[in-house]
Amino acid sequence: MADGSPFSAPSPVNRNGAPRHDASRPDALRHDWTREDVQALLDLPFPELLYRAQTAHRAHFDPAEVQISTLLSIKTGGCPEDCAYCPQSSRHEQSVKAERLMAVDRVLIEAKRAKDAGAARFCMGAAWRSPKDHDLETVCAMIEGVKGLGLETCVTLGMLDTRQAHRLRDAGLDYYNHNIDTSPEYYGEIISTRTWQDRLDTLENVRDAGINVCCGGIVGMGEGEGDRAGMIATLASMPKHPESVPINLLVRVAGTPLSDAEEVDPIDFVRIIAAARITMPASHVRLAAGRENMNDETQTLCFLAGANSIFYGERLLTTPNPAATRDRKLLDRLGMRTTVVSDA
Ligand code: SAM
Ligand code: DTB
Ligand code: SF4
Repeated sequence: MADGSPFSAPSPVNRNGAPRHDASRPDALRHDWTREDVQALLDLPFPELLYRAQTAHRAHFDPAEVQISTLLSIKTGGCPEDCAYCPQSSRHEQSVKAERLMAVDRVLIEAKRAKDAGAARFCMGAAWRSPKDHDLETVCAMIEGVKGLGLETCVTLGMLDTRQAHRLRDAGLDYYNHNIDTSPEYYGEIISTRTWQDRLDTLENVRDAGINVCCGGIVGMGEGEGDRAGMIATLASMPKHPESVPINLLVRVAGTPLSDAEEVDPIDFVRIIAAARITMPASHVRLAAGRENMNDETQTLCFLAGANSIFYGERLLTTPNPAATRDRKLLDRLGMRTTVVSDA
């Protein structure tokens, strides 16, 4: 009886087509988070925020476990997009040297190394606006090879249409990473060569093809607190939450327009992790880029706030990440373990 009369049952979906929150089932995942809801979380006293984040975390995960993924840049530099944070854009005054797509056998050597070091997932990134058909076939061969080693696979290749998403699914891809990066309102300040809607279209194509979604954003690009709330609300009101939510702290790289961006207060960063955990309690929340410049205590607070995934290994795509030995030492000090099984 959806006739709009005051006596009709409310529609079971919100305006995004996502399920409405059912207050009679407190454990049910909510998909109707607004920017105001998230802002209210960010405004909580820190102890209360962390308590809620830990409660949500424990309802879905072992809080002593952390999933580890290793990144490899399979096609570096020379990107035609103008993402203000990115050292791989050819539009900035200084950028990393452009290289060709790596050969499959070289990628498999790196994947084997990551597996031996204990990684559960191998993520391959390419500095493309979107993949060309010929290159996509090479990436599919990489996916098949990496899966053959017993690792989960993730790729991030830019925009995808439906056909490309299905091709990747057929190759056995487990996850596709495509970030919204920031709030819809701030997005235009950061990227002009692809639209917000382009991002959502790619995410929908990936989801519809049956691939797990890895989608998050970046903190520290000069955005306001409201934009951070808007970014988390966007992710948390998707019809299905992304299975992986990378929260990156901007790596400020010389030569990019954001090289002098203001530093983020570590406590504010921890608050964003907590908000991601509370709003998307069943997702893996990744403490992604930016750990190299973070002390052990801040990383620990991020784990306490519900982060349960990290990038592991000395490099992200083009910038440094903490050495594996430092990470192992920290996890040992905290009595934390790495997850071997997948969240797929
Ligand atoms: N070219 C593809 C794309 O943008 O869709 C894939 C690779 S791109 C490097 C993947 C993501 O890395 C970006 O969406 C952004 O969120 C993150 N990223 C890039 N540069 C970063 C930086 N300097 N600091 C933090 N995160 C960054
Ligand atoms: C994500 O959210 N962060 C990763 C991964 N997805 C592809 C990339 C971080 C890149 C940091 C800058 C660099 O190393 O070039
Ligand atoms: Fe290109 Fe991706 Fe970097 Fe944007 S983030 S410039 S699309 S490599």
